[in-house]
Amino acid sequence: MINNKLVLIIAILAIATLTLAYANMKTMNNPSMEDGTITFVWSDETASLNFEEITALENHQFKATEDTSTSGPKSRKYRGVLLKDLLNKADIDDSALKSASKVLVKGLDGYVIAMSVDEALSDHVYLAFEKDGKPLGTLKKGGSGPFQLIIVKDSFSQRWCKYVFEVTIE
Ligand SMILES: Nc1nc2c(c(=O)[nH]1)N[C@H]1C(S)=C(S)[C@@H](COP(=O)(O)O)O[C@H]1N2
Ligand SMILES: [Mo]
Repeated sequence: MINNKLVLIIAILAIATLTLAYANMKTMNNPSMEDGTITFVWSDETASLNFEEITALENHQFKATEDTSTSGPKSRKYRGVLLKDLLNKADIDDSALKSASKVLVKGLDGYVIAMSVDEALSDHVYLAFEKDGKPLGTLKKGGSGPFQLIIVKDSFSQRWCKYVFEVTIE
């Protein structure tokens, strides 16, 4: 009797674990999410821009101090586009931006960072795609891109969201 219950519980747990692992694998291995497509969500609308469309915007080179868990603070030369140019390119209407309270930037690993709208439209928030002349690389390849949000003023780089795939205005 007890044995049957135990077996049942173990079976249920095993199925749940496998189901969750499969769901996780599907998001991690979905190549369309690692190709640098970013989806914008606002009011009741969405728009997507692909890697080519994003990198065709006006490029900027800038220096910022990278600080990761495996390396100390280091000055890097990045290339990227301004987040405000991207929001403009995605055709997000001004009224949606004016009435919003925040901009959320999401990474493929589930990491989410928040900014005020003013901060998102400022001149020190970039979506970078190159570091010291090289592509950022993908999550699967141990990189931080194809796109990484860089808030230059964030000195501990904890809001430098890696693997960006979605930007939500709410
Ligand atoms: N997508 C994503 N971006 C992220 C993180 C993360 O876990 N996931 N960690 C943040 C933190 S706390 C730091 S210090 C920097 C560097 O993190 P790393 O050491 O994990 O590369 O990335 C930031 N951006
Ligand atoms: Mo961190």
